[in-house]
Amino acid sequence: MAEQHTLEPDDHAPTTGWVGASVLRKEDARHLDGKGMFVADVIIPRTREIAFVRSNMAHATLIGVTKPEGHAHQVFTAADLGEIDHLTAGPEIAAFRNTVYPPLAEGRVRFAGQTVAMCVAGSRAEAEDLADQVGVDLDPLAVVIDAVDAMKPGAAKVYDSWQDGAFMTSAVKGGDVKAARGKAKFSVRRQFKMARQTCNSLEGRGVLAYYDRRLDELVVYMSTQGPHVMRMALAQCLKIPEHKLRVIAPDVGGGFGGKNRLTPEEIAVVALARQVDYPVRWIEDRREHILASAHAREHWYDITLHADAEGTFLGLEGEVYVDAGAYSLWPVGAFAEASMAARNLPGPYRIQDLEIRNFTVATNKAPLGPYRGVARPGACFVIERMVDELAHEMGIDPMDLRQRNIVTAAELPYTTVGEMVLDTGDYPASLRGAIELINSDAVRARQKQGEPDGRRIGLGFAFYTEQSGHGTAEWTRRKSRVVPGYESCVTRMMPDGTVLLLVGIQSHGQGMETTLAQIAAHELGLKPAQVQVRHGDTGISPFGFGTFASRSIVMAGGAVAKSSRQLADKLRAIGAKLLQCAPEDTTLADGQVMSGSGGVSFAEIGRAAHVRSELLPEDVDPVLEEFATYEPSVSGGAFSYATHAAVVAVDPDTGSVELLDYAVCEDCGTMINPLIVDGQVMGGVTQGIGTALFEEIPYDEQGQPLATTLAEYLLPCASELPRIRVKHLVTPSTFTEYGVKGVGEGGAIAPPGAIVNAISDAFKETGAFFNTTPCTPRRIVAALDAARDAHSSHEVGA
Ligand code: MCN
Repeated sequence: MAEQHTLEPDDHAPTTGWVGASVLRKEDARHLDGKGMFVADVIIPRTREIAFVRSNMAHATLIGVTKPEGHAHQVFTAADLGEIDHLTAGPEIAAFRNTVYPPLAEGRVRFAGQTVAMCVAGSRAEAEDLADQVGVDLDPLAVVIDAVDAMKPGAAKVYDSWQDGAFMTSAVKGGDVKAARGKAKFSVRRQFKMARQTCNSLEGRGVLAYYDRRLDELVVYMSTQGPHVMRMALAQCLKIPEHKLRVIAPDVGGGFGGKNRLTPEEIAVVALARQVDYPVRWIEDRREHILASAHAREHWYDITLHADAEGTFLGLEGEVYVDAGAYSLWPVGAFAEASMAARNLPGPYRIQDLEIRNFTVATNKAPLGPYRGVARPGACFVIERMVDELAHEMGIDPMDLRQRNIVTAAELPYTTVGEMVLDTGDYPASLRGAIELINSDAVRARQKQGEPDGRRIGLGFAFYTEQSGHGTAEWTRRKSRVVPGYESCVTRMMPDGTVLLLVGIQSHGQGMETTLAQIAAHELGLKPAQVQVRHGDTGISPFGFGTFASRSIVMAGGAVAKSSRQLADKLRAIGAKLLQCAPEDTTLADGQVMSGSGGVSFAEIGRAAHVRSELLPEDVDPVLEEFATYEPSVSGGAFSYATHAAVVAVDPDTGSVELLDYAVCEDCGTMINPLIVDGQVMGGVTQGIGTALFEEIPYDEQGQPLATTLAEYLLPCASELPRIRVKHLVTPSTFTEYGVKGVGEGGAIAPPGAIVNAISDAFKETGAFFNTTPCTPRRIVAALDAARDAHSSHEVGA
């Protein structure tokens, strides 16, 4: 592996070995200096600000909207927005029930917070004042707030014409679960719930749109994970030719999945910009974010794990319900959530007999979207809790049980019953690595000794695999409306020999301005500082799908490598002519084409190609620009993986949890930048801790959300976090450039499993069962009380 650089400070930085170097992030300089530019920072003269009028009821007929007197021209309803083609959102599966999600409500509202009208004024405060004066006449309808109840006969319906409450019902099946059930010595059945959350990126959604008269095009600044795909969708629903629509994502302050869906507010703002002669902007505030951005998770499971007398897993069966809210967001809604949870339930274990029925259910809540980990945090939570529950029942160590059932290195590649091909790695080594890193023996000794303050110590583990960088075959298999098969890059050398990368991918916190520059620098013999990465502007960069599904390093990294190598070949051809040698006798380093002791600088080559074409070889055209698309040869995905270990101290009286230690032993193949990988893992773990212990949007019986500010929706802050320690195993993928695998989501997948297993471990002898995230103090005390009650009624009975 390449030598490690920690900084790239000056002219003395090397020009080789950038793949694998812990370079500080280039983009952080502007962010730390407060010089970033987000949608809210964009200054376009005469911009007016928007506030939305939202439904305060969860389900109602919309009878009418009354505009305040004298301000009618500043208030817009669905009827004022002009023609809009409603997009079909959801998979291309006949059984999926499509819904129309109008940007402003038409005739019916289906969740509290749905957009009804928009108000425009000189400032946001004035627009909000106006919004307060708009009258919304609603006639309430029966409300559905529970996904399991929604599927019962006679339940109220979100859509009158549907025969039941589900967008879609399906099943993931394989092998013979009935036979497994018959052979089982142990059949452990449990129910679990993972709460509704939202992504809570630092920057909420934001959109600014105006008509550029000179270019005769609509310009849209948008905080998005994928500007090209958003342009496609906006062009389609607003009937604007794509060459007349430019979508620019400036700095994007995180997305975590939520900004990978086109939402009604964004469509409404752009639709309005079509018809007014001033720029309009909407910036989502925190309350709107928690109320009405893409929500996430809210899974319910009823699962039985069958095992023989030695604890060998035989089969898995049960049901998964996903509460998908009231509508589907373009392109695919939340359809993947339930089936993906079902496909991922067996985890890394040898389970070939499986039957999981899954339901994607409509309720009167904000629509569901993807959130870091998509479905897998739920699946991992459930299977990893089940492993511990079975181990407790058998009276053995859960890590022994994992070792007995986990796929070994020799068994890879291994095709799961969910038809995913786990490619390379050493899963048992990761389990062992986590045991060592967390210092399991010392934790057990402390646990045995007891705490002076009466708190209980618990140690928990969870393992996951993360499908990353999957392409055409996998998305086609899922019947996805958009098949993100590849990424693209233009590598362009400027006349002075520096390099510009134009990429279709969209970095929104992942540090790709650094890692992609590292790859080009590595291939071309430059320093990352000599490479500029441009993304996020459909007017400049080639088409790309954007950043999600931990795909960027595999896809965009591959495209950068490929186009940079193509350019390297051209540089060698020109350099060879200038050096009067054969191209095969040249190498690239230190910003030069070298041959023997001679060298010609990229600046000289740049000059020759741009303004002195008489110096070029006859068969080489003067364009120092190479374009490439890239998709790995295997498109089912490269699987990274990790074991997470958590140590908790829990107060048995108050249920308060302190995370004493957290360790991750992960493998994402070759790392382009280990420092960034560490950051990705730690950020993900922090969000996973939020899922495990804090974050939740509960709803009351009328469908009113009970958490709409950060006072009620709790996020983990620095004081709640332990030092997160990360150990890397490196098993390169065999089918990606440099052997990389994605890592962006993994950190968020395992914490609920590891932490709740740790809480369960702390109270193992009580028989208390912890089955819900967030595992709040109240829920912990309730589980302990329930176990005590069960125990005493047992004693009475006995
Ligand atoms: N990387 C690397 N070596 C590897 C793998 C990754 O150096 N073997 C680096 C990459 O170069 C990139 C970063 O790590 O700079 C993440 O790469 P990758 O795993 O390919 O993930 P993506 O770039 O596709 O990011 C998407 C992923 C997802 S799906 C969510 S959700 C998420 C996440 O990344 N949202 C984020 N990380 C986030 N980080 C921030 N700060 N903000 C978000 O919104």
